[in-house]
Amino acid sequence: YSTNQPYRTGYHFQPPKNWINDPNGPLIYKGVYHLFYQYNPKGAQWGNIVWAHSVSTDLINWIPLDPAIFPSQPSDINGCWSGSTTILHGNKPSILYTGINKLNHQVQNLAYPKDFSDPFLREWIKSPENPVIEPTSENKINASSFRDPTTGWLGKDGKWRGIVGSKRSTRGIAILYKSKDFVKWKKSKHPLHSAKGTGMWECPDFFPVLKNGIKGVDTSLNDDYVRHVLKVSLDDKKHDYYLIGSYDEEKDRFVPDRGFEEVEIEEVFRYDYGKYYASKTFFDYEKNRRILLGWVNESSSIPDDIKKGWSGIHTIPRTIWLHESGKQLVQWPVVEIEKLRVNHVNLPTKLLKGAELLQINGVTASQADVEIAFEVNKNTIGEAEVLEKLPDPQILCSQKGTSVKSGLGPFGLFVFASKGLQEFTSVFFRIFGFQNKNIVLFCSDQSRSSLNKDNDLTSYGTFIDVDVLHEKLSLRTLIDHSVVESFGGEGKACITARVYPTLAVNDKALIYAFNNGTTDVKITSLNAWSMKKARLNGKL
Ligand code: DQQ
Repeated sequence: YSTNQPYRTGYHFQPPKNWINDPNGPLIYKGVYHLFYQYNPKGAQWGNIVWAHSVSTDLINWIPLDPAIFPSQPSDINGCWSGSTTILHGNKPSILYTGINKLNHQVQNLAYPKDFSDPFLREWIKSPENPVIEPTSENKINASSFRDPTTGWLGKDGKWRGIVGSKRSTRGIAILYKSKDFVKWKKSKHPLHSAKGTGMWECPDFFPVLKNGIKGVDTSLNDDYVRHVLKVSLDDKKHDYYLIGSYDEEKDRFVPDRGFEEVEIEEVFRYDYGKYYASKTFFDYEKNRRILLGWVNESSSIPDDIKKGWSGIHTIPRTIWLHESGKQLVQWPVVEIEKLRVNHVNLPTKLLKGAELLQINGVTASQADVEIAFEVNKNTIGEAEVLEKLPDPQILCSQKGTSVKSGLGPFGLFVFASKGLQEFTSVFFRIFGFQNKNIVLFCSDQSRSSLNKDNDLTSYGTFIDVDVLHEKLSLRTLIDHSVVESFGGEGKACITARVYPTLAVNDKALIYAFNNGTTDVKITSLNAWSMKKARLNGKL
């Protein structure tokens, strides 16, 4: 492939070449972080799937190892699809993954490290009992919708539990299995949870979060101090949705506070409102945090992916916890990413006038970390445009875009901006009045991101729960050659976008703060850094 690669990332995870998708089985073992991922060793499109394997001591710099799991037996000969790791008694890791068997049925397989004393867990042995779970005529499971086993959790009865994603007609299901020894599994009568009309549940993830505080807890913990989260990747929507609720261990059921059947799908929270899928968490017991990893597909055309020889990246690992409101999760890039920051630029507090553009100089604008916070003057809040009803936020973002002025907003950042603004991607807020309250719209607008219109230029957006009369409105954006990974409201909402500028490339890229509204807003803080290159599976 071409060596002139302006879109390869400097610090977002990717292998040297070829296709990648879901993160699989992340874990920490003997002080080493392991990341497995769906990988095509033979090309830049999905196919020939194996579990590629990388290790790290900081979740930022990664060293590649040989693939850990690849087709080798009748139960996985047509592919080794997604799954999870579980640390069993005696600190023994194990992998449960979906194999595509010789009949092209989806079955669940088990594997163990060959050598538990190897912190790199280089070699894995498949269980002679494989497949350990399979669809049969008795259990009436659809053999082409039965995949992605979760990390197991231990019940108070000493039995392991795990779920497998599935569907029956259009009802999404998390099928529950129990086991004493992690080898022989029995399907429970009831699923852990299901919801009509949601379609296939891919890559389910089920874990506890503390009611108070940002610390993570072990996947098996279930007491008065935790709530539970069920995340599912909806195949029909290609988004990751999460529900917060209670896990009733006696009935072995998850009961969401606001489930798919109680609210409109648009009201169910997502981890990310941009391009983001098939995510998975793990508990980092060394640093007492829960970490979330996710896959970001390309927005370029398949011929372009083949030309550049690669497709897919992962987001920066995010620490994830329950917001103090108890209503939603919060995500923030792991602190280790801050080691890559250099050339700190700090701008003093400043009023950003209506229609003003402020260039942020002094950082490498194609590989940067920018944090900005805004304050809206209480006396100008009446300027906010009033909405009669609440439209779909993503549609609102694309209708109004960056250019339609309103009373309060849009204001935010232009990234990957070319001189003269023929190209730019904008990440911004708009404030509206709605039913005597103020609501905040958070958008990432890719419509002007590239002169190459073969790319997917869809705008993304969501409403974000920030009270602008009493709180600052903050935005952090991780910029990385073709990645714009944004965190609004201190991590209450994330939007990840992929862009492929033709002019705003490498040292031609610029960053601006902008206010395209008619009312002034105050920048209360603005910090920006160039980001060093991370070791990403190859040479530095
Ligand atoms: N990707 C895997 C499946 C999973 C899907 C195959 C989600 O196991 O359901 O590569 O992206």
